Amino acid sequence: MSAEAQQFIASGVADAIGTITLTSAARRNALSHGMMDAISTALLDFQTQDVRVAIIQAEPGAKVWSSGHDIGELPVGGLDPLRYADPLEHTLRAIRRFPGPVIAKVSGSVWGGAFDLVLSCDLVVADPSASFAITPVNLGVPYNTTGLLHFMGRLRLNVIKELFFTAAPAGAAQALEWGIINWLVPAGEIDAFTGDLARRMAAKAPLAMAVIKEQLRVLSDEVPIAAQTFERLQDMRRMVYDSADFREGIAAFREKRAPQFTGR
Ligand code: YXS
Repeated sequence: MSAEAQQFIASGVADAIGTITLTSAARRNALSHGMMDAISTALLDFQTQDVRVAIIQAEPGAKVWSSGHDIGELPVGGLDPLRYADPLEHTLRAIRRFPGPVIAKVSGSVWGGAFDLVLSCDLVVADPSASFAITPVNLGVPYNTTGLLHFMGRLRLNVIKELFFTAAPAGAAQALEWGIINWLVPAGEIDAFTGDLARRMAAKAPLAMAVIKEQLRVLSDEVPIAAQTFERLQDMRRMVYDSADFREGIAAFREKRAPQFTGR
């Protein structure tokens, strides 16, 4: 792993299971371009080492699993903040296309784009300290349509709307009830539980597993919509990312104050 990547993650392989640990605690594991590139590269490296199952985790005892997209890297002033080429979107695609199960092992709080990353993993195992918040309305961000499809592929519409419209963190028990997580496990047992789950899947037929995962991705991600509809939605998103409210949301975070949104 490059010295650059080591600023953001640690990774290792044992018994065909690859583990990526987010280690940028000072910035609450914000999903910076550097961290996203490091995760995407680690997933590519796993494929050269016959890794069959991957686990993405924070460091033991982390209060924040990840604080989401690095707000300082969100472009303001006429650029789509969540465009196809954004490193975060590239990493989400790398997770969804990894030819084997990717498990998100979650302790601590998950924010914004990190929630999309967790839902892009195939399974989620969490301990009682976990919480999940999707936060575009805190900043005035026009979430991207692909990202909304990630949520629709996992959660009920009324749950998605409550999560997006309130930006309130869902605690671990609520996350289990809403289907955000597969398993809620005591903190002292989450490592053993996740390792056992990974080993059981790593022992199964990898080719069948990889093809079934890709079939499910295509069936859930590749939803056709009319070109004119997509362009209309993009125009609506452009109005949002060009708005004074979006600039206010970013400025308020930077100045550590509450935003004053005007709807313009
Ligand atoms: O003040 P310094 O320089 O020490 O830096 C602080 C924070 O500014 C920084 N930091 C971040 N920097 C960039 N992007 C972030 N997402 C981010 N989160 C944190 O890390 C240093 C320590 O943060 P601090 O003092 O606030 O830590 P804390 O333990 O008191 O609070 C932890 C959090 C996670 C509750 C708090 O950092 C927080 O609320 N962070 C922002 C969470 C958030 O709104 N994430 C959404 C990012 S935007 C995104 O993902 C999508 C585009 S969307 O908006 O559509 O969902």
